[in-house]
Amino acid sequence: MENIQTTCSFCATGCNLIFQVENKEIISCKPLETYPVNKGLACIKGRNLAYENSMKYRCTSPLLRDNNGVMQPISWEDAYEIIAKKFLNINETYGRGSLAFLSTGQIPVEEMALLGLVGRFGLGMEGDGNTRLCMATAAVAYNQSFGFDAPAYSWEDLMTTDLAIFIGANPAISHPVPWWRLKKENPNAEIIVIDPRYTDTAKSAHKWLPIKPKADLIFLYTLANYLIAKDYIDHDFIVNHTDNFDDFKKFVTKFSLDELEKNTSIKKDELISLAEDIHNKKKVSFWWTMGVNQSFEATRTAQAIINISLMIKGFGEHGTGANSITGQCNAMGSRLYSVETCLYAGRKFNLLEDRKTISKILEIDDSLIPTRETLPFDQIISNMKTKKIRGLWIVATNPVVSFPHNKIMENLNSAADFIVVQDIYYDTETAKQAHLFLPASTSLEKEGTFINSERRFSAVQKVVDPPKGVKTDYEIILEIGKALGLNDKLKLDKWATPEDSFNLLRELSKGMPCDFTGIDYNKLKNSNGIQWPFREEEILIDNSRNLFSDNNFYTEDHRAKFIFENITSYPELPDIQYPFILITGRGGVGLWHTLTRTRNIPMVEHMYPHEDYVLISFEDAKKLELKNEDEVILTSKNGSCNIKVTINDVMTPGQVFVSMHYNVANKLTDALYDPYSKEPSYKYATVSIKKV
Ligand SMILES: Nc1nc2c(c(=O)[nH]1)N[C@H]1C(S)=C(S)[C@@H](COP(=O)(O)OP(=O)(O)OC[C@H]3O[C@@H](n4cnc5c(=O)[nH]c(N)nc54)[C@H](O)[C@@H]3O)O[C@H]1N2
Ligand SMILES: Nc1nc2c(c(=O)[nH]1)N[C@H]1C(S)=C(S)[C@@H](COP(=O)(O)OP(=O)(O)OC[C@H]3O[C@@H](n4cnc5c(=O)[nH]c(N)nc54)[C@H](O)[C@@H]3O)O[C@H]1N2
Ligand code: SF4
Ligand SMILES: [Mo]
Repeated sequence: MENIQTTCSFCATGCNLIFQVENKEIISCKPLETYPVNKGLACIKGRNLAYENSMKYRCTSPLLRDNNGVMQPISWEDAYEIIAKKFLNINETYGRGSLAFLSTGQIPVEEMALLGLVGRFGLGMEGDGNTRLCMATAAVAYNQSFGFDAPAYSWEDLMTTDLAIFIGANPAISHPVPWWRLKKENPNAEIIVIDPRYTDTAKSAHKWLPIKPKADLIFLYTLANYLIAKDYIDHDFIVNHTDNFDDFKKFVTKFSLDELEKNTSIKKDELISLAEDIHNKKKVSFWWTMGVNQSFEATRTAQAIINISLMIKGFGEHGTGANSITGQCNAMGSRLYSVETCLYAGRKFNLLEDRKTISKILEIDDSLIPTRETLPFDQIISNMKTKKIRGLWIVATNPVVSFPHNKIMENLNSAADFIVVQDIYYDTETAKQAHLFLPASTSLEKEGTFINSERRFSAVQKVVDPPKGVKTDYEIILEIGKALGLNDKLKLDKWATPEDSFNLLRELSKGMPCDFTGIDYNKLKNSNGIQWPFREEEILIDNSRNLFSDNNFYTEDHRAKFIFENITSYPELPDIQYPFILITGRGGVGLWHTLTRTRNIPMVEHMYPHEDYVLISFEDAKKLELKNEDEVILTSKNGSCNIKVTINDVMTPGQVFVSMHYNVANKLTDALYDPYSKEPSYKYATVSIKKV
């Protein structure tokens, strides 16, 4: 019997698990008692991670679509050769930039980095990931405000804060372990939830502020104005460590309390009471997730949170901060190491010096390194419509279900000349659109590292071998690189194993804010993980460290910036035709995204509905004469669907909710994006409801 420690590959909490393995089979899984992140806790997904290895929807050889449209097994050698021929042919015929990859926050750092190398450097691909649909807003907001994509906090901050304010976050469902820890380890902390819905998180908070959807920016500017007017601010910190406060102060004066309730549904007294709480509590922390990131004014909303945290006392101290909670297990790795929106380690595409550093360390020609970031996800898709992009390589994401309303996703197969899908399962909605499918191993069948929400590197260790005929993403990408003839050009010999990739990235991180030159790949295994930065020769004294405790920001003048902008009204307001606001998001602790990975868990099968449902308030149900289980047609300007009704106290009248899990929500959502982060505004569409 062997005990193997690895990192959960669902959410970015980063829990560590111990698998008992006998005769090459998993016998049991339990959360690691001593790991600082989860301290013996794990949710239903982590505990049942082994079920994703089930062979029910997996195949053991690549599949190629034949002339009749049927997927037929082929050998790996043939698959690599066909991919190389097709990709090279598209590039030769239509020029570099005619290919794109769509990637993920759910594979190890080492694999993402290799995909970036082969795809972007080797083939001149555009290449974006599902992290665009998720964390792009937080990344842009931090970059602009702090000079680097740097979530500064540790989970420990949640355990030491006096006041935790959750904005557009539902951790009771989405990040259960930190949520349980907060309730258990920090019972005296006051918890306030700002969410249009009366979520599980809101129900067990001290206060719930039922904000009108997309009114956060007005609310936060009004709150800032009130805090400044009451002089509840830290003048020394503002003067010594920030830029642009005076303009911000002047700007927010137009956000008066008198307009508040009309604009946000939050009463004047509630804002005043929140401001008093902020003033009276010693350590105040803000935590946000997708209710903020997925909006049309998302970046400025995230920065409105950052502005308040910079202004009040305690910035940089434990238990405080403007803390964006990350979604997927390795979204943080994707933000820094996937060569999508930045070069390796957050280096900049447009800086010659950064490109030189990379070409020198990787021993490749400068000319291979792109001088701009990728086209964003939505433009990759629209370039497919106009045939500027002809080939797609989709790795570990299921955009046919998860991308916002876009008819082209359902006809991907005919829109592109050649689509490769690399997934664990051959039957995902996206895999069904592939010309060629590559079966990849799960996180339990490979090795590498993930970076969690608090910047902690932790080891992914191979628990069992992949089934014969299934390969790791690392092997697949490397072999495709070789088949493309990129061996010499990219010096692929230097990238032979995940450990090699890690060591190259380590060297590339030197001198950057995310410097991890002090982390050893092998020593990371079976350890407590280590947060970046951790530099060569550094001694680990505290394994829960915050950035900015020295007030030294990564901007040129080392100051944080107050960034703000005039508010515009949402382009789509409820009207007679579409009187309801549709919100979308997570539907349960046991449900993961497009369900490919959680459908095999027996407990999940029993606990959750098997088809989609729309949540609706008692008031609206009465008005529309609906009862539970009634079928309705939901229609937005983008599409419609039949769906069953669930009536409960979660929804505010005038608003309905459909989860993102069952391939319904995105038939209705709008194709609207934040102008800076290009993240979709998934959390808002206007709809009508008709009883069938
Ligand atoms: N069980 C489970 N856990 C997950 C995931 C999963 O699929 N299943 N996915 C992971 C990933 S990738 C991510 S990104 C995270 C997401 O984690 P969360 O962001 O917590 O999840 P969501 O349900 O998408 O959105 C959070 C809340 O935003 C609220 N909201 C909507 N519009 C607004 C608004 O205008 N203002 C405010 N203030 N709030 C609003 C919604 O009502 C919702 O309750 O979860 C991670 N964890
Ligand atoms: N309406 C609406 N839409 C949303 C959201 C929302 O709130 N509302 N949230 C958005 C957010 S935050 C996110 S993160 C996205 C998520 O959207 P997706 O990334 O499309 O969702 P997943 O189901 O996680 O897809 C991951 C795929 O990778 C496969 N996979 C898992 N592990 C591996 C691996 O190691 N190797 C390979 N090759 N494949 C693997 C899985 O089987 C699965 O098919 O959805 C977005 N879409
Ligand atoms: S909280 Fe997140 S990381 Fe922890 S076990 Fe659950 S899904 Fe895995
Ligand atoms: Mo996400």
